[in-house]
Amino acid sequence: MNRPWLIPVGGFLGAGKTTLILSAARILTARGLKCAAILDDQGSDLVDTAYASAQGLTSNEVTGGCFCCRFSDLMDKAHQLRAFAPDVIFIEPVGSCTDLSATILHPLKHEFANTYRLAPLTIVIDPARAVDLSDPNMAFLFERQCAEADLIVFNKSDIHESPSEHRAISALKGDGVSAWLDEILAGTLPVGSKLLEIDYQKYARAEAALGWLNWSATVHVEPAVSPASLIGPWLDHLQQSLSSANAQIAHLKIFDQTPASYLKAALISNTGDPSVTGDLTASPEREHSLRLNLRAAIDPEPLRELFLQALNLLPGQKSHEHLQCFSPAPPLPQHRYAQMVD
Ligand SMILES: Nc1nc2c(ncn2[C@@H]2O[C@H](COP(=O)(O)OP(=O)(O)OP(=O)(O)O)[C@@H](O)[C@H]2O)c(=O)[nH]1
Ligand SMILES: [Mg+2]
Repeated sequence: MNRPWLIPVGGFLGAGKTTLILSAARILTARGLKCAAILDDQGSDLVDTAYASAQGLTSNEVTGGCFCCRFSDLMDKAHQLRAFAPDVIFIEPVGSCTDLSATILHPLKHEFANTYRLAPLTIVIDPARAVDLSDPNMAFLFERQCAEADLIVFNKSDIHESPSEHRAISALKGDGVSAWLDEILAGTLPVGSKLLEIDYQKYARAEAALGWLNWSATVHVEPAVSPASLIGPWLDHLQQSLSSANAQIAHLKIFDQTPASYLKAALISNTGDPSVTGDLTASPEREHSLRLNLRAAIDPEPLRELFLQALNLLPGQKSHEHLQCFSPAPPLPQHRYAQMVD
């Protein structure tokens, strides 16, 4: 029986997990393999799912909680994908999530070894983030994620110097991604090799210190504007508002789908320009389907207020609006293995 690979790709918010999955899926597809992905978030209206689908990757999502709290949901989504007969399913946990080895990898090894082959847990690191985590809660989550990695890849080698040449990659440019795939699919690295010591109260406090905001809407503008001119200035304004409120941005991403094209822009800090993918030169359109996912070190109430004020500056008529703003609830894993499974 065909046992698809499950490839877990973890790491902090904005480290480049989705970009790596998309890059790896392109490489494996060129090798003749069928790929799919399951994305995860504490809320709904995921930018990552829209982006992955726009890139042609078959995707499913777990919403309203992390994989560890929704393990059954994760497995249901993986089984649903099997109708498409994938060789590989990438799974991307929420970027604030840790303790994945005890709550996902070992339960998978124990209960689903006959159904799936499990790859080691890769933790993606943005080296610039590693030296710029002034927020102690974010620093705690980041450190715990690194501590349980089966392997670490240092991403964004095209713009940042890596602490090690070994496993330095650029998910965006594709450098090192083939070598990473060869390493994790060789079956020689241990899987779930570390079980974390973690204080769940501290973990819950660290996650709850992040404000989480997901918003989606259809925006009609008259006259037509290009995605770049609609979302570019607005994103700048939102970045400035967050900085004025002293809210450290963990990841702010926006996805604009028009009938003809898409554009995605993302910020992982309060300074600097957004990184943009998609069609910057797309032609003006009247209808834009927008999704925005924002994670920052700020309480949900001021975050909501700040966002609603910024929304007044977004031109056009909004319909089908959906806004969620909250702090992640304390993690309550469905399973937690205190012992390793062989
Ligand atoms: N220059 C450069 N940018 C990258 C690279 N990989 C990712 N990025 C950018 O970093 C930002 C975050 O990338 P994502 O792939 O969305 O990060 P993520 O880890 O999936 O983020 P969350 O899902 O929010 O946790 C995006 O703007 C990417 O374009 C890289 O190798 N080089
Ligand atoms: Mg992602």
